[in-house]
Amino acid sequence: MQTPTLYQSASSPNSRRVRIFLAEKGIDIPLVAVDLGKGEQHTEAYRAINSRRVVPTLVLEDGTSIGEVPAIWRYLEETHPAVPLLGTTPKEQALIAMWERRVEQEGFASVMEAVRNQVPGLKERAIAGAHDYAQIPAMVDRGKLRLLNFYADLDARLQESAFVAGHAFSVADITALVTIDFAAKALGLPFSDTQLAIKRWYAEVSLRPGTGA
Ligand SMILES: N[C@@H](CCC(=O)N[C@@H](CS)C(=O)NCC(=O)O)C(=O)O
Repeated sequence: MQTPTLYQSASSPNSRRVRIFLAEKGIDIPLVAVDLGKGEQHTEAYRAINSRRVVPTLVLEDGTSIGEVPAIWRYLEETHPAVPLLGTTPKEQALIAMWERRVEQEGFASVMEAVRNQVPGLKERAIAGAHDYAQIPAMVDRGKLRLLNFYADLDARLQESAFVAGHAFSVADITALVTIDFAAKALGLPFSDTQLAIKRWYAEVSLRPGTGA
């Protein structure tokens, strides 16, 4: 293998977080499709790449597998520093990590909680990963409530800041955009028309060439 290869799925929001990152930085690496609908993540061949049975996974030239979106971002940022998306100064890096983590835990995870506890095909897979967990239907409404609170908090943040983590586009914007698009598609829960700061930001970031990835 000459360059790192990304195992990913077109339908997977976590894969999209990495695809947008690659596109924004102009990094061109081979993408290998893993069909989650067909259960390819559970095959022996894929388990050999990622025993936790999830995408995305970045496989390096020497065969090392890197899972977890922030770890993949970190590797790619260090190897391709141009167009920094994780910040350059210690302060920027800390603020971007803080905002991205909040968006992931309060927004992205809420959508996942609602979706994974309601989709019939995921009855025993309410949590992605190495172990199987049964759905808890009550978590659907809780996930939706958490998402609405996330939208309110994001709108307040974007009233005071051009981008989620400050003055520049970063991974915090990537996770927020992927969260919003997935919530609209999988839950039919877009942000409200009255959330004007999200509306302004969404119009701007979704027009960037990289965010169509
Ligand atoms: N924390 C992991 C989450 C990965 C994850 O949940 N991936 C989902 C797709 S978005 C998956 O592979 N699901 C397979 C399954 O549910 O069986 C990361 O950051 O990469």
